[in-house]
Amino acid sequence: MQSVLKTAKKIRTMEIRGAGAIARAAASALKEHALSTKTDSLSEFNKEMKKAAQTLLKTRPTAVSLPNAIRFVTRYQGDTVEKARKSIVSSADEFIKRSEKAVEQIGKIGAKRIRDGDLIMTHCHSAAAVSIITTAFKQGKNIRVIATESRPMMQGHITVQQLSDAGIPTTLVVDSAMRYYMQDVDLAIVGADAIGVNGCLVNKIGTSQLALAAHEARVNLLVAAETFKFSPRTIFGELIEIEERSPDEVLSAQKRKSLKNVTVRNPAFDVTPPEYIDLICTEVGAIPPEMAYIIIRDYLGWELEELGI
Ligand code: RI2
Repeated sequence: MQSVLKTAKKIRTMEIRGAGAIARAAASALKEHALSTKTDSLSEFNKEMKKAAQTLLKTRPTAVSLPNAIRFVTRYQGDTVEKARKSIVSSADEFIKRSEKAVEQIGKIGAKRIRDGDLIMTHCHSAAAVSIITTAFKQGKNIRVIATESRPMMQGHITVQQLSDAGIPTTLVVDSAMRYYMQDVDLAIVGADAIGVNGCLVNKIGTSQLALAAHEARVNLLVAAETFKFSPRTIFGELIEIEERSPDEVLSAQKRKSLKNVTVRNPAFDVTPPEYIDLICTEVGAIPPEMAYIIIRDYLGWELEELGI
């Protein structure tokens, strides 16, 4: 369980973060666990894999790519431990490869929506959104980016570092400056932690404000999301849980002690309704949010089968 516990801790503390990266890390931890499990008994092996899956599932509740990855890897076949192990290794490798390729492909598809001279606004850090922006820049498009800090965890610092390394002129602003700058922006691009069957987007807290400001200024909002970010369970009416993280990330425990009548809340994500989204850029094409069901049916059908649909 060592590798699983280690990965679970890194995901919980956000040493590993970003919905896609979390999912790939979980798949890789399950693979390592399968390879290191000593037992010859298949039922014992199954029990161990289930425990590992549960441990990883509990780390962060919102990014749907995490349960999608875990289910993809743990629906293994085989009537012996050896066969089951082989099946897990190959599913984990396939998941990681598909997910990495997806980020690259999203970059190519999404870059077509960026025009020469565009000023782009992005929020938080999304590998898929950065892939679109850097691909457009590599194609020779003269673009600039405004990136938000994304309090309280400041993932915007990762974004500006990556864009700066790529040579892209970038401005870092506080989250509350979103609307102030939106009037100058040509296109807004964000990532996704989850997409519901109605096409709604669950992403870093503040995304719905960015969407609202973009809508008001008639700026298109492009969402960069692998198909693994779509949530099959929302077809069943399940809601996507919004993670609430520790208040320590916002204000220290010591400072809070002196504020007797103050409660600090720290939701990590919010929901953007589909009507504020222009396109969702996936590795299988750029789709309007209304087509979310088709993506779930055609690319996550194996999950629907397991759910009995
Ligand atoms: P990629 C992040 O969550 C952000 O909300 C980001 O938009 C999303 O994951 C998707 O990221 P967090 O882990 O998969 O920082 O595109 O809470 O990298």
